[in-house]
Amino acid sequence: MKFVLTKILSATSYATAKTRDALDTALRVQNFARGILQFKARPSDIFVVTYPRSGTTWVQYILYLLTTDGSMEFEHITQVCPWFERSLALGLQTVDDLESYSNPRIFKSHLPYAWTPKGARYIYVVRNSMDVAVSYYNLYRSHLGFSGDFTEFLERFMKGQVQYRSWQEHVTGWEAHKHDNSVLWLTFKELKQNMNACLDSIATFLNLQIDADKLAQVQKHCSFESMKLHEDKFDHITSLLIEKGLKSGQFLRKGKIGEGDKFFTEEQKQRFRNSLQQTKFSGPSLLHLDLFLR
Ligand code: PPS
Repeated sequence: MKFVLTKILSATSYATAKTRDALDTALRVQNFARGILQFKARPSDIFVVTYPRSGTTWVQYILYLLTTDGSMEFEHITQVCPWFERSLALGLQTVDDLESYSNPRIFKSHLPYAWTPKGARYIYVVRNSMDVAVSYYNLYRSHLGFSGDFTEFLERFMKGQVQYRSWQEHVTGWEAHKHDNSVLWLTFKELKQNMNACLDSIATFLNLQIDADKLAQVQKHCSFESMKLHEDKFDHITSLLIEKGLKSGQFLRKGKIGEGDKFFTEEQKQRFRNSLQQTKFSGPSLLHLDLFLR
């Protein structure tokens, strides 16, 4: 009997988990579909589109630097440059929220060409597929709970059984439009080897007048080393924490004695002392014990 009940329990909790996942997915798809139907791209919009791990964040930040005073006030880059489909699918932002962003709006996206809203400007970044696979594998392990080895991941990657499906389909879908006037095609390798030329192409494509000082500033700030110094503002983990209302950097807070005395109001101190006195305890009074801990 116990065996049967255990079986039933595990089968029903598996089914519930499956159903919950399926419902979550359906809700996301519905949110996304509704958002895409409502969203009106502006000619000034800029979509940075890539297959994941191809240099999206790098170009998001470059665009942010080129089109603003470069202030680092934001907690995470998605606050100034939202991840288009994720924001809509998870209901983090509505189309009305996105409407309130001032021009030029900059969006991150990994959508295939067919699903990307039309009528905007697009910067597509492509990266060597083996480099993408290695970077994606590391993200799967560090951020997505994957515990397999690289061989296992590579099998999934080659079959397109990863988020955003097949690298090849994504790239070829966009490559067919690489000469469209609305598309600027960049490679990760060019960004790495000739940032100056890439900044020139971006500025020309977007019709931006950038003086030499600003270009030098952008080049300095978008280096790997400089971005690494501000990694929290680019790491996907930060946006997950913000979504859940959590904060990092607060675990080792101050490490001081006497913080309680400063933080409590007089009224809170009084109520707290009273509650300690009232607690029934057979040893020495809790209030007495607490004095030793100061
Ligand atoms: S994601 O998760 O899809 O948004 O990732 P994405 O931003 O597209 O790509 C992450 C990889 O880009 C590298 N990166 C950089 N390389 C050189 N210079 C700069 N400034 C820079 N910024 C981001 C980042 O390190 C990831 O590559 P790997 O190979 O994993 O280091």
